[in-house]
Amino acid sequence: MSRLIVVSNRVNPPGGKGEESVGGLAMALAAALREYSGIWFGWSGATVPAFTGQLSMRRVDGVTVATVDLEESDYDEYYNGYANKTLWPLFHYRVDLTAYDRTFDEGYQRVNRRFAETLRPLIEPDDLIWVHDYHLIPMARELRRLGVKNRIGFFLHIPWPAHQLMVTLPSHKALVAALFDYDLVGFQTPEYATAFTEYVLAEAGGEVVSPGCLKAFGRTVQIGAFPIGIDAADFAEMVDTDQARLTHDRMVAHTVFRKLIVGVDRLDYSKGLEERFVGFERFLADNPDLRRDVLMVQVATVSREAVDSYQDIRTRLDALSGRINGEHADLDWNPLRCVNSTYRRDQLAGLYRAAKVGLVTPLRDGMNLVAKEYVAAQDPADPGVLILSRFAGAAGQMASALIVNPNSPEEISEALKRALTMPLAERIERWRALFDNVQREDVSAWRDAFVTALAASDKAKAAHALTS
Ligand code: GDG
Repeated sequence: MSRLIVVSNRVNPPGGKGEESVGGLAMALAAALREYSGIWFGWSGATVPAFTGQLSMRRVDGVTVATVDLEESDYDEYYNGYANKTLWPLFHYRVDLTAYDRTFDEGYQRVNRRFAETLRPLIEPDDLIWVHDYHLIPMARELRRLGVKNRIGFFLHIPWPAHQLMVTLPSHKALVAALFDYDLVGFQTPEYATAFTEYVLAEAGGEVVSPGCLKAFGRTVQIGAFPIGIDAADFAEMVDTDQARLTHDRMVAHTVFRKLIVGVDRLDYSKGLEERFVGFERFLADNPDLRRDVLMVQVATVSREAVDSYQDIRTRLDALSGRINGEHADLDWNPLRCVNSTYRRDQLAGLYRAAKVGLVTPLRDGMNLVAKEYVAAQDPADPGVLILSRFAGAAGQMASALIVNPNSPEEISEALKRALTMPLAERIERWRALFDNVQREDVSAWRDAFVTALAASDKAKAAHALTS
């Protein structure tokens, strides 16, 4: 079996110390690397005054972790700049928040070159290289420049935007051309793969050579949809741990005669938190008979604090929850609690289990792992109901959830009412369908599908070269 080299911006090894893994990407890769004796390469998270290219290597739980420090200007221009002020908002349809700054683009290219140069000496001829996410789109181009001939795959964890949005980026063509240096490019859903194909046909004069094989910029690339999953078995087991039970019991004791509604998200404008709060407010106003029977707890874990737009949402959410509680609270009850701390995963499992409703309403989301975690943590005999945004990639696999448009307070309010009054038989039927999918299309299935397609992809290219 070929060795696997995973490349991602941040490296959170399984069992590693340091900050709690919060992002879905970190959780998914930790589970994926557990079974491969590979290398995980990326940024250490530290900055230094001048880039040295010094690799730091260590072994954690059978995985070799290789990291490099970045320069302070790299952090500003590449990470906070092009990745989080340009690509993240644009790919989540927030053109209004997108910064089009040439120095960010230069920093992005520079860091990708530096990563490639640092990784190059570690690569052996048979290695499969799997690059992750929007921070690292030009990695394959830089590795090819250094003579790397290995199969290189790329997986995009966030949406691929509609073609009309993509062209607002001044360097859109160069960015897309860089993807043609990969052997395989994976998206979360068929919808994003289609959006990418539409761009290639309309803007790059490309063609579809065969299903899943595109030609443009004088090269071909395989593309496909690989919906990411969670480690479902592990998550379901976690519900029985002491910490999970403790959290569950605390929440149940705290909500006697009440039903708990839960949301868990990074504090990010793509997650639709303000719209969710407004939908909950509408529910409280529309349902005087039900409203005192509920408590909504929103975990909104702080992230990317160095970016202004992230500080702004926190201020707006605080004001909104103040308004909702001010309007509806009673002597012994506040309807909405929003907490910004980071919790342990087993605590989250207990929280999900205690909640009668999981409210997952992003405005755009590549996949959304919280929806899957909520389902995995439920009691099969008395499961809660998942309310899910149609704009989460997960909606394609989770049709048995109550699907809503997150921009509509009315739809959120009606779905809450329906979920809170749903008969047990219907809850069980919906949950079974959801859990089947979460279990079947888990993180191992995702990894295997991608790695198998990557291992086969250069053959597909070679076959095409012979026949064209
Ligand atoms: C990106 C894409 C895609 C949250 N708060 C805490 C905590 N979390 C964990 C959740 C979940 C993860 O963070 C969030 O994952 P999501 O998938 O919901 O969202 P992103 O972070 O935006 O992830 C997304 C994903 O990549 C994978 O491809 O699904 O669309 O945007 O696992 O549980 N974890 C802990 N404490 C917290 O307080 N321990």
